[in-house]
Formats: sequence, structure tokens, C-alpha cells
Amino acid sequence: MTSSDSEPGRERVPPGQRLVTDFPVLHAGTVAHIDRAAWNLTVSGLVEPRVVIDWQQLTSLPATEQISDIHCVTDWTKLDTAWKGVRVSRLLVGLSILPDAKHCVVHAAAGWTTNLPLEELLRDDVLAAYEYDGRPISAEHGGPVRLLVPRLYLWKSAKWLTGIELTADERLGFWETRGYHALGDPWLEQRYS
Ligand SMILES: Nc1nc2c(c(=O)[nH]1)N[C@H]1C(S)=C(S)[C@@H](COP(=O)(O)O)O[C@H]1N2
Ligand SMILES: [Mo]
Repeated sequence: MTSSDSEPGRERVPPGQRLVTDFPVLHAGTVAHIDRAAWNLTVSGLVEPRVVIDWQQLTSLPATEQISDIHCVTDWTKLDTAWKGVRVSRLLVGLSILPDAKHCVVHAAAGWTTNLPLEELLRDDVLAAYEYDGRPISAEHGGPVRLLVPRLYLWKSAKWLTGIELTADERLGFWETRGYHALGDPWLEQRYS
């Protein structure tokens, strides 16, 4: 079990946030219902070769169990959430990331996207997560597989993950083109651009 958030004395609630104990459900549009057997993740763009990872392959890879604090831009923070999944950096082992790759577009069901700098995507605490609190992630929370990017506001943590596309330029995603910050660091209160 790894935890990046629990060093003693470390401030855990970013500025302007309030603690919740429930787990709110937030997304644009409707809940996607994706069968595990039908789920897959395409890794594409400035990476060779392009790969498609299915449920069986994802869950056969070494898993990471992680406790993370999560921060939503609508101002709630939830401490000590428990996740299991595969590090995105682990998914890329054995692939060649081309030198021009500096950013990524994260793709989700129904064409929803978000963007991240490549270095944020490759952090150790970024997971393609398939369990929350010891159970499969519910459809409402983005199952069967969602991205978890605990260091940034939760809109970066794409639910119903379907693709990771490496790009040279920053290509803004769904919320980022609607005024949300391109990076979204909660400690710097990067809520809106
Ligand atoms: N595919 C998809 N992922 C998404 C969203 C969305 O609309 N579609 N909303 C984001 C936003 S704004 C938030 S706050 C979190 C909420 O995750 P939760 O419902 O599990 O709390 O999901 C993020 N991931
Ligand atoms: Mo959000």
C-alpha cells in the first residue's frame, strides 16, 4: 500500500476546500454502463506501437493499492480514499514514447476528454483504477476503469476511461475548453483560467 498524502504535519485540505465524508457523483451527461468484457483502453498518438489493452490484460498487470486524498473543483475534498489499479506509467513500459510527446489527451466514453502534461500522467500515483474501497468501481464513479490523478482537481480523473493519446501540443479537454484551468493544481487554486 502506498500513500503520498499521509506524512505527519502535512496540510491536507487545499485552500478553499471543505471536507466531505460522502462521495459525491459528478459528471457531464449520463452514466456510461460499460461491461468489463467490452471495455478497452487505446494508447495512441506519439507512442509506438499503438496498443489496445482489455480488461483481462489490465487486471493481469502488477496492481498498485493506494490511499489518496481527492479534491473536486466544486470545493469538496475527501481524505483517505482507497483505490486499486495499474499505474499508467506501468502501462507504458515496453512502449516507445516519441521525443515530441509532451502532453496527453485522456479519452472517456461518449467523447468526453481531459488533458494533462505528460509528466503529470507519468507520476507514480496516477492509476488506471478498477477498484474503490475494496470493490469494483461502480458505474456512477466511472467503472469498470477510471483514471485517478489525485494531485490535480478531480475533473482530470476521467471516468469510463477509454483512451490515452500522447500529443506534442496541449489540446484542451471538455472542461478545459469551457473555462477550467489547463492544469488544475488544487494547492495553487488553479480552478478556472
Ligand atoms: N468521463 C467523464 N469523466 C469525468 C467527468 C465527466 O463528466 N465525464 N467529470 C469529472 C468531474 S468534473 C469530476 S468532479 C469527477 C467526479 O468523480 P466522481 O463522480 O467519482 O466523484 O469526475 C471527473 N471525470
Ligand atoms: Mo468536477
